[in-house]
Amino acid sequence: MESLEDFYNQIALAIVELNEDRARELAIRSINEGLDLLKVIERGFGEGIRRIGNLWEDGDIFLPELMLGGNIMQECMGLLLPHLKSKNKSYSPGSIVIATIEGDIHSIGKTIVATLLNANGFEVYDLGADVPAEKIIDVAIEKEADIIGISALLTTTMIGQKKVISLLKKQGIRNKFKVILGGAPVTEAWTKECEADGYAENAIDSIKLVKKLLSK
Ligand code: B12
Repeated sequence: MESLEDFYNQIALAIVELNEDRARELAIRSINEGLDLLKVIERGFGEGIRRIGNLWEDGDIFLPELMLGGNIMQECMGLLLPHLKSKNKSYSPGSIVIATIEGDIHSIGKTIVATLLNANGFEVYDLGADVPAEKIIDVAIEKEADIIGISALLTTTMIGQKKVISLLKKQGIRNKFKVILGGAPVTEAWTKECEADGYAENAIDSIKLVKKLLSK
């Protein structure tokens, strides 16, 4: 087999070239060859879709192509993510309600984080995308969650992350949950401004963050 770097690059290229058959073939190969699927996702598929985002931002491709790239990515995640699932179902170190905030349909990164948390034994309630702040809070109360995770990929929807925290304060239940943020535009400064408990830039850091918060 070629070097791993080469392999990740081939995946990224298949996504950038919107070559659905090739992307699917490489996803299946990753599973069959027992590769570290999280690395395959982050460094292969994730890298490819980020490059597509940049091409779109620079006007080098158009919306239908961005959408096709998103679809291919999702199809491949559908193949890969079930293989990340497993382990420790009998023991849950904690529970988390996770969603992409209202107005925002970006779900790929949030789903990766949810799947990896689940694979690490956490009880995960993934509410999907475009979810109102009120609903996220209702489910967190109902499930007695330890953590609320909120994803936002658009600068225009990030404000919804702040809204969840404001509503928790208003209801006098802010200290019942740790609230964590994620999504490409989220920064340390934004996390502070929202008075959230933390943020993570990728799925692996998300697991570390959740474990750290639950050990406090
Ligand atoms: C794929 C994609 C789409 C797909 C989404 C498919 C889907 N079901 O998710 C489609 C084509 C539908 C789409 C639509 C749109 N998109 Co779009 N899209 C992207 C793209 C290229 C990649 C996003 C992605 O999946 N990345 C890969 C994953 C693995 O990374 P991630 O999402 O960042 O997630 C990781 C971390 O952030 C973190 N994380 C994520 N969530 C969480 C949550 C928690 C709690 C934690 C701890 C961590 C965490 O861990 C994840 C795993 O590593 C980005 C470009 C980019 N650079 O982000 C643009 C981008 C986000 N889109 C953009 C735009 C503008 C749009 C549209 C408005 C376009 C339009 N005119 O219609 C619409 C949005 C409609 C809406 N109301 O939401 C802009 C946003 C610009 C801005 N400043 O707000 C971007 C940045 C493109 C660009 N460069 O301009 N998009």
